[in-house]
Amino acid sequence: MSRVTLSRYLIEQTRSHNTPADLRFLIEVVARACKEISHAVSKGALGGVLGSMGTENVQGEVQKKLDVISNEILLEANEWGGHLAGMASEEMDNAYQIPGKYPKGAYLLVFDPLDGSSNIDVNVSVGTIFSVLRCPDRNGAEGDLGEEAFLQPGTEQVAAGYAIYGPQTMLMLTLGDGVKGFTLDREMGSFVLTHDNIRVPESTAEFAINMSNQRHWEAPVKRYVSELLAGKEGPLGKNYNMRWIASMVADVHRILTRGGLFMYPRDAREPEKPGKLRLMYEANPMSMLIEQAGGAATNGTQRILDIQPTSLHQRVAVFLGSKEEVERVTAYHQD
Ligand code: P6P
Repeated sequence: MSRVTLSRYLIEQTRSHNTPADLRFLIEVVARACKEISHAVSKGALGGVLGSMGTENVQGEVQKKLDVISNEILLEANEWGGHLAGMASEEMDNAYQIPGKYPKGAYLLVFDPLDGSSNIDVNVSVGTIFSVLRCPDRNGAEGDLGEEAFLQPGTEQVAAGYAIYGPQTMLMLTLGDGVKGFTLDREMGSFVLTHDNIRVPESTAEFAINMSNQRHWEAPVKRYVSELLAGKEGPLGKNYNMRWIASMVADVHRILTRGGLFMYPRDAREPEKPGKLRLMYEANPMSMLIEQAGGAATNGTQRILDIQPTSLHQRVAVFLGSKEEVERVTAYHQD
């Protein structure tokens, strides 16, 4: 069978699911930007782009040179096309306004341009996470697009995905009709459909959490992880394996590929924060992908996609992956 590229998949989706041409164009542009980021990341020390900027982002996190470069690649690729009303990024305090010289469109693009960037200097997989929303009707309002236009629950996403820059560069995408995986053919420059029907197994024997935070967790998480560690002799009656790459894109990719449970709970280190990961451009797009692949995603007490955001960079606790284990750890929070 002839290869199905991302472009062909999107055209066929347009025919079968009436995917708007503007959304198709948006995904194509984001995919092209991810190819450019993949190229920059793969140069490593040869590209003079490793290391830090000596600046901090809105999260108070040190900005790597590639964080800023990746952010600029996505802005420059998307601002002129007429498909967006605005953009927001982990690397920018405020929403990005489409320059007046360019037409505006119906969609909002929210992204973490290079997630896991602390891993870049040690050559571990990193990625770009993106989420697409419709821009609310502005009723003729002029002027800058306010943050409130972006504050929509994850159920409002029309598309979500990530690019992972690892041994292969892959694009994982959902338009609300399941999850597809595309592998970058660097010789042709095309993303080729290689994973036509991604499914997260309902049960798993693998979990992912940063165990060094154990003393800071809340009781339900301490109970659950101790049961995982108790293995066959414990209440769960089976042995579990553990992985923690500390790059959400890489950990989630493993779970979409072979199942598992990813946890980043809130903890006592910063009790005023509901977690470390960000809702709008990490948890929401990843939760849409996981649910579209048959998994589940909660913050310990509710479905992540149902959370009504109150600020662009708000954080959230994350439990996502194989449904059986997400439901178990979530149930412990009810006890
Ligand atoms: P820790 C990367 O900085 C990130 O935002 C996610 O990609 C990753 O899952 C998490 O933080 C790792 O956090 O505390 O284990 O370094």
